[in-house]
Amino acid sequence: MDKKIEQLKCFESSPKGENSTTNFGVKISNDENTLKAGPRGPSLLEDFVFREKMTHFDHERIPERIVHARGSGAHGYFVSYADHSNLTKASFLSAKDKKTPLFARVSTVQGPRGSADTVRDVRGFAVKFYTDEGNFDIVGNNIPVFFVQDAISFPDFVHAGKMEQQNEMPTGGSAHDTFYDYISLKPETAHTVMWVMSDRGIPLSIRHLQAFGVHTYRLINAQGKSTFIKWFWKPLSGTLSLLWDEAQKIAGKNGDYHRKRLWDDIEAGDFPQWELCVQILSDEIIEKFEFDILDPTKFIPEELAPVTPVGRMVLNKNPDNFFAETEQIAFCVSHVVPGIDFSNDPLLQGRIFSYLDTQLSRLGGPNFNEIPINRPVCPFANTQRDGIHRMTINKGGANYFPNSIDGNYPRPKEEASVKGGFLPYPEKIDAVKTYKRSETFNDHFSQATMFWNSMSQHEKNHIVDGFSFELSKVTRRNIVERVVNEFLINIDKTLAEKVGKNLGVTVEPKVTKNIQKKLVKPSPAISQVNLLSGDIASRRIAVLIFDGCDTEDVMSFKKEMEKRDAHVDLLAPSNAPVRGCDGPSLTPKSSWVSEPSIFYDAVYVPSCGQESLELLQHNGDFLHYILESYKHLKTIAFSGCPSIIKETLRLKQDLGLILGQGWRDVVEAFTYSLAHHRVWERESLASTIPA
Ligand code: HDD
Repeated sequence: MDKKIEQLKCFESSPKGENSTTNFGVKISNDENTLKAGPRGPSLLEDFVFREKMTHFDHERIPERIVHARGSGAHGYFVSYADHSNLTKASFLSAKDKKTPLFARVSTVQGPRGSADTVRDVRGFAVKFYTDEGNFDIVGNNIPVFFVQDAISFPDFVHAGKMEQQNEMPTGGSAHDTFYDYISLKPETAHTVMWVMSDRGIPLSIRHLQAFGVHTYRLINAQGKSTFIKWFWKPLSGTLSLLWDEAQKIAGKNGDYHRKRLWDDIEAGDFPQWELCVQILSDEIIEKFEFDILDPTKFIPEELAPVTPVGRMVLNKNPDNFFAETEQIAFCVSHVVPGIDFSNDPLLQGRIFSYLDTQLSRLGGPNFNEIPINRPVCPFANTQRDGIHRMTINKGGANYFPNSIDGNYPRPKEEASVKGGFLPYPEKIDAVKTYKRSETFNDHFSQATMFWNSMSQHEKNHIVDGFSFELSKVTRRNIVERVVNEFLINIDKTLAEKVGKNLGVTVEPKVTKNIQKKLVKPSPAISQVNLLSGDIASRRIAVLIFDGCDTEDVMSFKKEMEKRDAHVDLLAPSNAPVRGCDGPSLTPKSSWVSEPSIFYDAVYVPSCGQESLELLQHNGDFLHYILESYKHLKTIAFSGCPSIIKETLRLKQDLGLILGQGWRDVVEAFTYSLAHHRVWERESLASTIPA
């Protein structure tokens, strides 16, 4: 068992076979009636059992996170691929196969705790490594750049992006006036806004997210050598997204979609995995890079600085208690370990302060480090004492350093640099205090344009659709016009024209002062077309079963897909078992209505006899299932009954709409198409489908 899980075990409570008591151990004799003056009389103040229970309940909520309130977490571990001590003395990277326990939390940014998972938003990706030299947190996002360059703008950005102050709308979305007002007045947001309006803003699931540490950090080795790096998480399942229509529908049908998919995969033993990579920024690369490595609105294309895997993260255990673990975990950018250090990125510098500060109010005081999920697995000691909910019983006479009473303990580690104490990189600083921002941060549009130029045609279409949808919700016309004529136009003329056309805005570029643009080469590595996993492992397939279907066909297809590590669910017109044409009945997992096509990546319809075919042709739920899957560019296979496709629905056969006689006929084409995620060639035809 890993060290963290073992530590958490000491705090577990499973009251099997135990009688209930008050929190102070007094056995309770009646837990359904308050103490009253007679059965019909008033309740008595002396009823301490009731008062304790009620008081506890009244205080069960803590403030939710101001951003990233909605999140899902899991335990896991990290395995280092090698001894990376040439780069860093961080102990978790010091040996091949070294295993470190961790907890990861993935979140949306804008919405409150109860908001839907599939809204268009950035996804937070925070990982706490419980290393043997202290906790190390990488608090990143699924987008490699950030909206603003300096931490002092963060509160304004968040105020503008979250629900509007007068009416708390919209919940968890950026499609509103204040967001677009702010970004169009703040050109440094351009690059990140492009990522959010792209497919990256609507991920398929948590296991399909790429993630980034965003800032430049330093790695320091035992000799004191510093290397600038960026952190990069690469999902082994590929980087995949929803379609916007799908994302919106899922938000209504199952707000917990991402949370549930993560939970179910882990319960099923299908553990999500990511490679942790570093992008090493050698002096040579930094020199070639046309932007400042301290500017968090810029990212370094993989083509310029390759991304080297240093280890693998596996999420393999769901929390036992959401509140105790996922809610109370406290990530802090300031949690670094010896061998890792910060850069002077002004956004990062502010974050080093903000996270610790926010935990003080969220978790009620300075002892949040003692909450089980936050405790390091290595010993810890210092002279900090007392405060609300202090749990440690510090013994001995000395709560100060230096002291002569307790042998001068606790005291800092001598020869800190060699023996493991944290030492900052001794960067020489000789500067004048100033509020100025570096001029090397001035180019706000070149990389936004690079992002656009790196997209495939369908990805570009989605960005146009994303902006058009969002801006159609903005009520103030002057803001919409400003976005088109002073923001999008500086990214790409075609983008501005297409969005402008959809919104009825004439493109009349305003001359914006101080626009400096460089021609930056596209980066194919950021197009999701190039980020497929190449297989169908972990993908979800709906097999539609019904009275009269061929059960042998169903079970053989299911087996074939499970051999390829896909998840297969049998779904029927209702939750009742269906009768197969050949005798045996099949029990569905659920019904077509409660598990609609939007929850799945592909659909399979088994062969059946004429009688069933006629019933299907008149079953609205069935026809809708197929049409909606077709509209969402999914792989669909019919191992018989082609007349439904050809005559009833009149759909055009394509690489992802596979018709055959029996499962053997369709299985390879089905696998091939699903491995490509969606049938992009179908997109314009699919837009004609009324589903
Ligand atoms: Fe932040 C939470 C990621 C900029 C201040 N942030 C938070 C979480 C993630 C990020 C993943 C959720 C952690 C969890 O699951 O508990 N934030 C980022 C990234 C940023 C970023 C990748 C830019 C590169 N954040 C940022 C700035 C500030 C903050 C500039 C303030 C100066 N972030 C916070 C916070 C939060 C937070 C207010 C809210 C809850 C929390 O910290 O624990 O302190």
